[in-house]
Amino acid sequence: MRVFFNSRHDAHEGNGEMHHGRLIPCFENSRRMAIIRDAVAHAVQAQLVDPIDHGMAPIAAIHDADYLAFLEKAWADWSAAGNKHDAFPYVWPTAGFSGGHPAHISARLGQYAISSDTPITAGTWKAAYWGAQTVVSAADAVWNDGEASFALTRPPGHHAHANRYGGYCFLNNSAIAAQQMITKGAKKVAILDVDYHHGNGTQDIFYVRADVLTVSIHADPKHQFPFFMGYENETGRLDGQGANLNIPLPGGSNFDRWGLGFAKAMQKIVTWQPDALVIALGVDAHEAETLCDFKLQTDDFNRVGQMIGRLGLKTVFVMEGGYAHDVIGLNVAAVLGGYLDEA
Ligand code: OKS
Ligand code: ZN
Repeated sequence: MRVFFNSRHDAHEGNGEMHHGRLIPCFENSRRMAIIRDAVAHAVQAQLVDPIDHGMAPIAAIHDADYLAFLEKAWADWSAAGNKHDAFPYVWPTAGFSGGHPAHISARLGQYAISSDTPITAGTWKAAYWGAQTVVSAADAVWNDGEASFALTRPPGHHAHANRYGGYCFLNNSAIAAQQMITKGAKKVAILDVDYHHGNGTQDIFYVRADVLTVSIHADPKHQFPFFMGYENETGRLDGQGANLNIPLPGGSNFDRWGLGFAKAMQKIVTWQPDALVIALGVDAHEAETLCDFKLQTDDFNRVGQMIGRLGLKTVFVMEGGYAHDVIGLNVAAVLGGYLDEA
């Protein structure tokens, strides 16, 4: 399988993240990529491919111009304000504030952030920009010849909105991949998000659109990030009515429970008949993931890959979450291997 690899991913390496009131080392770190790359190299005879630079157009097709301008210059503004450590917001324009247009970088970080867990560093833009190029290159390849590709990149993307970052995400890679195939001629694309967390950014980006189906299986937001989105009653709006499906599951869910949700997701995709499929491939639903509390096992990920393969759709896999260094490589390889066995 072609593995489009973001070799600039390590330009983004945060010193820490806020985790329930404590500053701890970042779960989302650069070691993840080498581990996954090495695991898939053997398991799926990965041909590593360097992304081609497609410039800003495919990114600007998803994200707002003011947000992109902010993100590209955030570190420069932060360091011009005298800071050497990672950039974090500390105040947000929450309900009841009149808003205004504050110029201070700390205010602008709060304006564009959904959460306090996501450091911006000197190389964040570079890593995220090349991550987007990685998924655009993978999407082009799949659309052109029909063979599946894996976009192996970090930072992840599914929490990023058109004008918001957070949950370790800056540019919504899965959304950019889906849009790229639409731009190239696909009429309908489905995004299936199997990450443990709800894909709030992806949902929001396509919420009023009829041409992109968004489906997410995730931990009940009543008890898990992103908390304020991901509920069952969020089904799309206007033209997008019926083109969003949330499948929240209780904490502790094992594959018996998770598999029921997955079957529901598969049914929706089959009925919807997309021209192509993007898998937002987080593997943090595994039992060893300490940030999460689902109980999937590596064999379960293999079954997931097999069932995706049986759909017979043009498929782009996009890396999202998964942090347990001892199992992430195995779990990604299990999904891709299962896919290849059945596709
Ligand atoms: C707070 C941790 C919040 C969870 C961020 C979600 C990351 C993820 N310190 N998204 O899919 O895996
Ligand atoms: Zn996740």
